[in-house]
Amino acid sequence: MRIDIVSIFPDYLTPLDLSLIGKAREDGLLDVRVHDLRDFAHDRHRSVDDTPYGGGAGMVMRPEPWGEALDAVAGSGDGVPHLLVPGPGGVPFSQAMARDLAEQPWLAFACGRYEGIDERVVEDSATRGPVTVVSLGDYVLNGGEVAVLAMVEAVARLVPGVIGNAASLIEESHEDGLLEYPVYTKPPVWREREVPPVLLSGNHAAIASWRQQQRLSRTAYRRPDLLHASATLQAAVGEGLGDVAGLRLAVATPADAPELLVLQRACWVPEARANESFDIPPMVESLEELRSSFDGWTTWVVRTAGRLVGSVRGRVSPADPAVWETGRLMVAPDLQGHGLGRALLAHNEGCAPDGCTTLWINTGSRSAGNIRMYRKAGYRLTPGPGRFPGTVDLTRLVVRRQSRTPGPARNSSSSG
Ligand code: 6GU
Repeated sequence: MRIDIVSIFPDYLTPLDLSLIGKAREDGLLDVRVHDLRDFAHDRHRSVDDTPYGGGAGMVMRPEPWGEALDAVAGSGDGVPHLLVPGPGGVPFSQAMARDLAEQPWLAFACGRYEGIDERVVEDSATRGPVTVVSLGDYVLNGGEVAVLAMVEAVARLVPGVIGNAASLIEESHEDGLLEYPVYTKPPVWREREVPPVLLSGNHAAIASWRQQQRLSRTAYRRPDLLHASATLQAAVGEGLGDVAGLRLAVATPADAPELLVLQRACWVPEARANESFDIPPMVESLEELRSSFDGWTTWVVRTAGRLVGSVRGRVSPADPAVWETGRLMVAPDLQGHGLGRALLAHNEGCAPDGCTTLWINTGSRSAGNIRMYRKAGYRLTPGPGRFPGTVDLTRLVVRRQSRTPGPARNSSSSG
Protein backbone atom coordinates (compact mmCIF):
# COMPACT_ATOMS: atom_id res chain seq x y z
CA MET A 1 0.00 0.00 0.00
CA ARG A 2 1.19 3.49 -0.82
CA ILE A 3 0.48 6.38 1.58
CA ASP A 4 1.29 10.03 0.81
CA ILE A 5 1.00 12.67 3.53
CA VAL A 6 1.18 16.41 2.90
CA SER A 7 1.82 18.65 5.92
CA ILE A 8 3.56 21.87 6.94
CA PHE A 9 5.13 19.84 9.79
CA PRO A 10 6.70 16.76 8.14
CA ASP A 11 8.60 16.06 11.39
CA TYR A 12 5.28 15.41 13.10
CA LEU A 13 5.07 12.22 11.04
CA THR A 14 8.43 10.75 12.09
CA PRO A 15 6.77 8.20 14.43
CA LEU A 16 5.83 6.36 11.24
CA ASP A 17 9.49 5.24 11.11
CA LEU A 18 9.01 3.27 14.34
CA SER A 19 7.60 -0.02 15.51
CA LEU A 20 5.37 -2.19 13.32
CA ILE A 21 4.74 0.56 10.77
CA GLY A 22 8.48 1.26 10.44
CA LYS A 23 9.13 -2.47 10.05
CA ALA A 24 6.40 -2.79 7.40
CA ARG A 25 8.03 0.06 5.48
CA GLU A 26 11.40 -1.70 5.64
CA ASP A 27 9.76 -4.91 4.48
CA GLY A 28 8.25 -3.11 1.50
CA LEU A 29 4.64 -3.67 2.61
CA LEU A 30 4.06 0.06 3.05
CA ASP A 31 5.42 2.87 0.89
CA VAL A 32 4.96 5.99 3.03
CA ARG A 33 5.96 9.36 1.54
CA VAL A 34 5.76 12.58 3.57
CA HIS A 35 5.74 15.90 1.70
CA ASP A 36 6.29 19.46 2.96
CA LEU A 37 3.47 21.74 1.78
CA ARG A 38 5.88 24.70 1.82
CA ASP A 39 7.79 23.16 -1.08
CA PHE A 40 4.73 24.12 -3.15
CA ALA A 41 4.49 27.72 -1.90
CA HIS A 42 6.53 29.97 -4.17
CA ASP A 43 6.21 33.49 -2.75
CA ARG A 44 9.10 35.05 -0.87
CA HIS A 45 7.85 33.88 2.53
CA ARG A 46 6.59 30.52 1.29
CA SER A 47 3.28 31.43 2.91
CA VAL A 48 0.55 28.80 3.15
CA ASP A 49 -2.24 30.78 4.84
CA ASP A 50 -4.25 33.98 4.46
CA THR A 51 -7.19 35.77 6.08
CA PRO A 52 -10.70 34.35 5.59
CA TYR A 53 -13.12 35.92 3.11
CA GLY A 54 -16.20 37.07 5.00
CA GLY A 55 -14.20 37.74 8.13
CA GLY A 56 -13.87 35.62 11.23
CA ALA A 57 -11.12 34.39 13.48
CA GLY A 58 -7.89 32.76 12.39
CA MET A 59 -6.32 32.00 9.05
CA VAL A 60 -7.29 29.77 6.15
CA MET A 61 -4.87 27.63 4.13
CA ARG A 62 -4.40 29.03 0.61
CA PRO A 63 -5.60 26.89 -2.29
CA GLU A 64 -2.57 27.34 -4.60
CA PRO A 65 0.05 25.40 -2.60
CA TRP A 66 -2.48 22.67 -1.82
CA GLY A 67 -3.54 22.37 -5.45
CA GLU A 68 0.06 22.04 -6.61
CA ALA A 69 1.00 19.60 -3.88
CA LEU A 70 -1.97 17.32 -4.52
CA ASP A 71 -1.42 17.48 -8.30
CA ALA A 72 2.20 16.43 -7.75
CA VAL A 73 1.20 13.54 -5.49
CA ALA A 74 -1.58 12.31 -7.82
CA GLY A 75 0.70 12.57 -10.86
CA SER A 76 3.47 10.49 -9.30
CA GLY A 77 1.93 7.04 -9.58
CA ASP A 78 -0.53 4.79 -11.35
CA GLY A 79 -4.21 5.55 -10.88
CA VAL A 80 -5.38 8.10 -8.29
CA PRO A 81 -5.11 8.02 -4.50
CA HIS A 82 -8.14 8.12 -2.22
CA LEU A 83 -7.68 11.55 -0.62
CA LEU A 84 -8.44 11.80 3.09
CA VAL A 85 -8.75 15.22 4.69
CA PRO A 86 -8.67 15.04 8.49
CA GLY A 87 -10.80 17.58 10.32
CA PRO A 88 -13.27 17.77 13.19
CA GLY A 89 -16.11 18.35 10.70
CA GLY A 90 -15.56 15.07 8.86
CA VAL A 91 -17.39 11.76 8.85
CA PRO A 92 -16.46 9.72 11.92
CA PHE A 93 -13.45 7.45 11.44
CA SER A 94 -14.24 3.88 12.51
CA GLN A 95 -12.91 0.36 12.41
CA ALA A 96 -15.23 -0.26 9.45
CA MET A 97 -13.63 2.64 7.56
CA ALA A 98 -10.16 1.37 8.49
CA ARG A 99 -11.06 -2.04 7.03
CA ASP A 100 -12.30 -0.41 3.85
CA LEU A 101 -9.22 1.81 3.46
CA ALA A 102 -6.88 -1.14 4.14
CA GLU A 103 -8.07 -2.68 0.86
CA GLN A 104 -7.21 0.36 -1.24
CA PRO A 105 -3.85 0.51 -3.01
CA TRP A 106 -3.12 4.20 -2.50
CA LEU A 107 -4.16 6.73 0.18
CA ALA A 108 -3.20 10.40 0.43
CA PHE A 109 -3.69 12.57 3.52
CA ALA A 110 -3.92 16.37 3.41
CA CYS A 111 -3.13 17.73 6.88
CA GLY A 112 -4.81 21.08 7.41
CA ARG A 113 -3.85 23.56 10.11
CA TYR A 114 -5.37 26.85 11.29
CA GLU A 115 -9.09 27.16 10.50
CA GLY A 116 -8.85 24.68 7.63
CA ILE A 117 -8.11 24.51 3.91
CA ASP A 118 -9.86 26.66 1.28
CA GLU A 119 -12.98 24.64 0.41
CA ARG A 120 -12.22 24.69 -3.32
CA VAL A 121 -9.27 22.35 -2.79
CA VAL A 122 -11.58 19.50 -1.74
CA GLU A 123 -13.96 20.26 -4.63
CA ASP A 124 -11.11 20.32 -7.14
CA SER A 125 -9.60 17.07 -5.86
CA ALA A 126 -13.01 15.40 -6.02
CA THR A 127 -13.03 15.88 -9.80
CA ARG A 128 -9.96 13.62 -9.97
CA GLY A 129 -10.77 10.87 -7.47
CA PRO A 130 -12.44 9.94 -4.19
CA VAL A 131 -12.16 12.47 -1.34
CA THR A 132 -13.31 11.89 2.25
CA VAL A 133 -13.22 14.46 5.03
CA VAL A 134 -12.75 12.38 8.16
CA SER A 135 -12.83 13.09 11.91
CA LEU A 136 -11.46 11.13 14.84
CA GLY A 137 -14.16 12.31 17.23
CA ASP A 138 -15.97 15.24 18.70
CA TYR A 139 -13.05 17.33 19.85
CA VAL A 140 -10.66 19.74 18.16
CA LEU A 141 -7.00 19.11 17.40
CA ASN A 142 -4.64 21.83 16.21
CA GLY A 143 -4.04 20.08 12.92
CA GLY A 144 -4.50 16.85 11.02
CA GLU A 145 -1.07 15.35 11.74
CA VAL A 146 -1.91 13.56 15.00
CA ALA A 147 -5.13 12.29 13.43
CA VAL A 148 -3.16 10.96 10.46
CA LEU A 149 -0.80 9.06 12.77
CA ALA A 150 -3.83 7.41 14.36
CA MET A 151 -5.55 6.62 11.08
CA VAL A 152 -2.41 5.30 9.37
CA GLU A 153 -1.80 3.00 12.33
CA ALA A 154 -5.40 1.75 12.34
CA VAL A 155 -5.32 1.10 8.58
CA ALA A 156 -1.76 -0.22 8.17
CA ARG A 157 -2.13 -2.91 10.83
CA LEU A 158 -4.96 -4.38 8.75
CA VAL A 159 -2.77 -4.66 5.64
CA PRO A 160 -1.87 -8.33 5.24
CA GLY A 161 1.61 -9.09 6.60
CA VAL A 162 1.98 -5.97 8.75
CA ILE A 163 0.98 -7.81 11.92
CA GLY A 164 2.54 -11.23 12.39
CA ASN A 165 -0.25 -12.77 14.44
CA ALA A 166 -3.41 -12.50 12.34
CA ALA A 167 -5.52 -14.02 15.15
CA SER A 168 -4.89 -10.92 17.24
CA LEU A 169 -6.73 -8.96 14.55
CA ILE A 170 -9.93 -10.92 14.96
CA GLU A 171 -10.53 -11.00 18.69
CA GLU A 172 -10.56 -7.28 19.18
CA SER A 173 -12.60 -4.38 20.39
CA HIS A 174 -14.85 -3.01 17.65
CA GLU A 175 -14.18 -5.82 15.19
CA ASP A 176 -17.62 -7.24 15.96
CA GLY A 177 -19.17 -4.20 17.62
CA LEU A 178 -18.42 -5.12 21.24
CA LEU A 179 -15.60 -3.90 23.48
CA GLU A 180 -12.80 -6.27 24.49
CA TYR A 181 -12.86 -8.42 27.65
CA PRO A 182 -10.44 -7.56 30.50
CA VAL A 183 -7.07 -9.33 30.45
CA TYR A 184 -4.75 -10.50 33.25
CA THR A 185 -1.27 -11.95 33.58
CA LYS A 186 0.98 -13.19 36.40
CA PRO A 187 1.10 -12.91 39.36
CA PRO A 188 -2.23 -14.52 40.35
CA VAL A 189 -2.59 -12.14 43.31
CA TRP A 190 -1.34 -8.55 43.08
CA ARG A 191 -1.93 -5.94 45.80
CA GLU A 192 -4.47 -8.35 47.27
CA ARG A 193 -6.38 -8.47 43.98
CA GLU A 194 -7.02 -11.91 42.55
CA VAL A 195 -7.24 -12.82 38.89
CA PRO A 196 -10.85 -13.98 38.25
CA PRO A 197 -10.74 -17.69 39.22
CA VAL A 198 -12.45 -18.89 36.02
CA LEU A 199 -9.32 -17.89 34.07
CA LEU A 200 -7.24 -20.31 36.15
CA SER A 201 -9.78 -23.12 35.87
CA GLY A 202 -8.53 -24.60 32.61
CA ASN A 203 -12.18 -24.87 31.51
CA HIS A 204 -12.01 -23.31 28.08
CA ALA A 205 -15.78 -23.26 27.52
CA ALA A 206 -16.30 -21.49 30.86
CA ILE A 207 -13.55 -19.00 30.03
CA ALA A 208 -15.05 -18.19 26.63
CA SER A 209 -18.47 -17.72 28.20
CA TRP A 210 -17.09 -15.48 30.96
CA ARG A 211 -15.23 -13.38 28.45
CA GLN A 212 -18.27 -12.89 26.24
CA GLN A 213 -20.28 -11.88 29.32
CA GLN A 214 -17.61 -9.34 30.23
CA ARG A 215 -17.67 -7.91 26.72
CA LEU A 216 -21.44 -7.45 26.87
CA SER A 217 -21.59 -5.84 30.30
CA ARG A 218 -18.62 -3.58 29.54
CA THR A 219 -20.19 -2.45 26.31
CA ALA A 220 -23.54 -1.82 27.98
CA TYR A 221 -21.85 0.24 30.68
CA ARG A 222 -19.21 2.17 28.73
CA ARG A 223 -20.68 2.28 25.23
CA PRO A 224 -24.43 1.65 25.34
CA ASP A 225 -24.63 3.34 21.93
CA LEU A 226 -22.90 0.30 20.40
CA LEU A 227 -25.62 -2.13 21.42
CA HIS A 228 -28.43 -2.87 19.04
CA ALA A 229 -30.99 -2.02 21.62
CA SER A 230 -34.08 -1.78 19.45
CA ALA A 231 -34.15 -5.51 18.79
CA THR A 232 -33.95 -6.19 22.50
CA LEU A 233 -36.77 -3.87 23.30
CA GLN A 234 -39.06 -5.18 20.57
CA ALA A 235 -38.58 -8.69 21.83
CA ALA A 236 -39.46 -7.59 25.33
CA VAL A 237 -42.59 -5.62 24.55
CA GLY A 238 -45.89 -7.46 24.79
CA GLU A 239 -48.60 -8.03 22.19
CA GLY A 240 -50.33 -4.68 22.67
CA LEU A 241 -47.61 -2.71 20.92
CA GLY A 242 -47.41 -5.07 17.97
CA ASP A 243 -48.85 -2.50 15.61
CA VAL A 244 -46.94 0.51 16.94
CA ALA A 245 -44.53 0.77 14.04
CA GLY A 246 -40.79 0.44 14.52
CA LEU A 247 -40.12 1.30 18.14
CA ARG A 248 -36.57 2.56 18.21
CA LEU A 249 -34.50 2.74 21.37
CA ALA A 250 -31.43 4.96 21.50
CA VAL A 251 -29.23 6.77 23.99
CA ALA A 252 -30.56 10.30 24.45
CA THR A 253 -28.54 13.19 23.07
CA PRO A 254 -28.85 16.88 23.97
CA ALA A 255 -31.11 17.26 20.92
CA ASP A 256 -33.69 14.98 22.62
CA ALA A 257 -33.91 17.15 25.74
CA PRO A 258 -36.75 19.50 24.71
CA GLU A 259 -39.12 16.67 23.76
CA LEU A 260 -38.08 14.69 26.79
CA LEU A 261 -38.92 17.63 29.05
CA VAL A 262 -42.41 17.82 27.55
CA LEU A 263 -43.00 14.07 27.90
CA GLN A 264 -41.71 14.16 31.46
CA ARG A 265 -44.07 16.99 32.45
CA ALA A 266 -47.02 15.10 30.97
CA CYS A 267 -46.08 11.81 32.59
CA TRP A 268 -45.56 13.26 36.06
CA VAL A 269 -48.89 15.09 36.34
CA PRO A 270 -50.67 11.99 37.74
CA GLU A 271 -47.73 11.43 40.12
CA ALA A 272 -47.88 15.03 41.32
CA ARG A 273 -51.61 14.75 41.96
CA ALA A 274 -51.35 11.39 43.73
CA ASN A 275 -48.61 12.72 45.97
CA GLU A 276 -50.17 16.17 46.37
CA SER A 277 -47.07 18.09 45.32
CA PHE A 278 -46.10 19.60 42.02
CA ASP A 279 -42.84 20.72 43.60
CA ILE A 280 -40.90 17.67 42.41
CA PRO A 281 -37.86 17.63 40.10
CA PRO A 282 -39.55 16.06 37.02
CA MET A 283 -42.18 18.83 37.17
CA VAL A 284 -39.94 21.80 37.89
CA GLU A 285 -36.49 21.12 36.45
CA SER A 286 -35.34 23.34 33.60
CA LEU A 287 -34.34 22.25 30.13
CA GLU A 288 -30.74 23.04 31.04
CA GLU A 289 -30.91 20.86 34.16
CA LEU A 290 -32.41 18.00 32.19
CA ARG A 291 -29.72 18.32 29.53
CA SER A 292 -26.90 18.30 32.07
CA SER A 293 -28.32 15.09 33.61
CA PHE A 294 -27.11 13.30 30.45
CA ASP A 295 -23.61 13.55 31.93
CA GLY A 296 -24.07 11.42 35.01
CA TRP A 297 -26.86 9.19 33.69
CA THR A 298 -27.26 7.12 30.56
CA THR A 299 -30.69 8.17 29.35
CA TRP A 300 -32.57 6.04 26.81
CA VAL A 301 -35.37 7.30 24.60
CA VAL A 302 -37.89 5.29 22.57
CA ARG A 303 -39.39 6.72 19.41
CA THR A 304 -42.08 5.52 17.07
CA ALA A 305 -42.46 7.26 13.71
CA GLY A 306 -40.19 10.00 15.02
CA ARG A 307 -42.29 10.70 18.11
CA LEU A 308 -40.64 10.40 21.52
CA VAL A 309 -42.92 8.05 23.50
CA GLY A 310 -40.84 6.68 26.37
CA SER A 311 -37.65 7.04 28.34
CA VAL A 312 -35.64 5.65 31.23
CA ARG A 313 -32.23 6.39 32.67
CA GLY A 314 -29.62 4.44 34.65
CA ARG A 315 -26.37 4.99 36.51
CA VAL A 316 -24.10 3.40 39.05
CA SER A 317 -25.00 4.95 42.39
CA PRO A 318 -22.48 7.70 43.21
CA ALA A 319 -22.75 6.59 46.85
CA ASP A 320 -22.37 2.84 46.30
CA PRO A 321 -20.69 1.19 43.29
CA ALA A 322 -22.66 -2.02 43.92
CA VAL A 323 -25.98 -0.30 43.24
CA TRP A 324 -27.50 0.36 39.79
CA GLU A 325 -30.12 3.08 39.85
CA THR A 326 -33.11 3.37 37.52
CA GLY A 327 -34.77 6.74 37.16
CA ARG A 328 -37.33 8.73 35.17
CA LEU A 329 -39.14 5.72 33.74
CA MET A 330 -41.90 7.16 31.57
CA VAL A 331 -44.28 6.15 28.77
CA ALA A 332 -46.56 8.53 26.83
CA PRO A 333 -50.06 8.44 28.40
CA ASP A 334 -51.76 7.06 25.26
CA LEU A 335 -49.33 4.13 25.04
CA GLN A 336 -49.38 3.02 28.66
CA GLY A 337 -50.61 -0.41 29.65
CA HIS A 338 -48.96 -2.38 26.83
CA GLY A 339 -45.70 -3.41 28.48
CA LEU A 340 -43.47 -0.65 27.17
CA GLY A 341 -42.65 0.59 30.68
CA ARG A 342 -41.79 -2.93 31.82
CA ALA A 343 -39.60 -3.40 28.75
CA LEU A 344 -37.78 -0.12 29.42
CA LEU A 345 -37.26 -1.10 33.04
CA ALA A 346 -35.88 -4.48 31.99
CA HIS A 347 -33.67 -2.85 29.39
CA ASN A 348 -32.18 -0.48 31.94
CA GLU A 349 -31.68 -3.30 34.46
CA GLY A 350 -29.78 -5.15 31.76
CA CYS A 351 -27.36 -2.24 31.47
CA ALA A 352 -26.16 -2.72 35.06
CA PRO A 353 -22.41 -3.42 34.96
CA ASP A 354 -20.98 -6.58 36.48
CA GLY A 355 -19.97 -4.95 39.74
CA CYS A 356 -23.58 -4.06 40.58
CA THR A 357 -25.46 -6.53 42.78
CA THR A 358 -28.49 -4.40 43.68
CA LEU A 359 -31.04 -2.62 41.50
CA TRP A 360 -32.57 0.52 43.01
CA ILE A 361 -35.58 2.57 42.04
CA ASN A 362 -37.56 5.30 43.78
CA THR A 363 -41.12 6.55 43.44
CA GLY A 364 -43.75 8.66 45.21
CA SER A 365 -44.93 7.00 48.40
CA ARG A 366 -48.53 7.31 47.14
CA SER A 367 -47.78 6.22 43.57
CA ALA A 368 -49.69 2.97 44.01
CA GLY A 369 -49.56 2.00 40.31
CA ASN A 370 -45.79 2.39 40.11
CA ILE A 371 -45.22 0.50 43.34
CA ARG A 372 -47.41 -2.36 42.09
CA MET A 373 -45.50 -2.53 38.82
CA TYR A 374 -42.09 -2.53 40.51
CA ARG A 375 -43.22 -5.27 42.92
CA LYS A 376 -44.34 -7.36 39.96
CA ALA A 377 -40.87 -6.82 38.49
CA GLY A 378 -39.32 -8.31 41.64
CA TYR A 379 -38.63 -5.18 43.70
CA ARG A 380 -39.22 -4.99 47.44
CA LEU A 381 -40.08 -1.80 49.34
CA THR A 382 -37.32 -0.55 51.60
CA PRO A 383 -38.95 0.18 54.99
CA GLY A 384 -39.05 3.84 56.03
CA PRO A 385 -38.86 6.99 53.94
CA GLY A 386 -37.13 7.05 50.56
CA ARG A 387 -34.17 9.09 49.41
CA PHE A 388 -36.30 12.16 48.66
CA PRO A 389 -39.14 13.66 50.74
CA GLY A 390 -42.46 11.91 50.09
CA THR A 391 -40.87 8.97 48.26
CA VAL A 392 -40.12 5.31 48.87
CA ASP A 393 -37.14 3.27 47.68
CA LEU A 394 -37.44 -0.19 46.17
CA THR A 395 -34.63 -2.65 45.50
CA ARG A 396 -34.01 -6.10 44.10
CA LEU A 397 -30.95 -8.24 43.60
CA VAL A 398 -29.34 -8.57 40.21
CA VAL A 399 -29.83 -12.05 38.82
CA ARG A 400 -27.17 -12.92 36.30
CA ARG A 401 -28.00 -15.45 33.66
CA GLN A 402 -25.35 -18.14 33.19
CA SER A 403 -25.71 -18.70 29.48
CA ARG A 404 -22.97 -19.94 27.17
CA THR A 405 -23.99 -17.75 24.27
CA PRO A 406 -25.75 -14.74 25.72
CA GLY A 407 -28.47 -13.12 23.69
CA PRO A 408 -28.19 -9.55 22.51
CA ALA A 409 -27.10 -7.01 25.04
CA ARG A 410 -28.48 -8.53 28.22
CA ASN A 411 -26.49 -9.48 31.26
CA SER A 412 -29.12 -9.82 33.88
CA SER A 413 -32.31 -11.77 33.68
CA SER A 414 -35.32 -9.83 34.66
CA SER A 415 -39.00 -10.27 34.52
CA GLY A 416 -39.93 -7.77 31.84
CL1 6GU B 1 -9.23 14.19 12.00
N1 6GU B 1 -8.49 16.65 12.63
C1 6GU B 1 -8.48 17.74 13.42
N2 6GU B 1 -7.78 18.80 13.06
N3 6GU B 1 -9.17 17.80 14.55
C2 6GU B 1 -9.87 16.72 14.87
C3 6GU B 1 -9.91 15.57 14.11
C4 6GU B 1 -9.18 15.56 12.96
N4 6GU B 1 -10.69 14.67 14.69
C5 6GU B 1 -11.13 15.24 15.79
N5 6GU B 1 -10.64 16.49 15.91
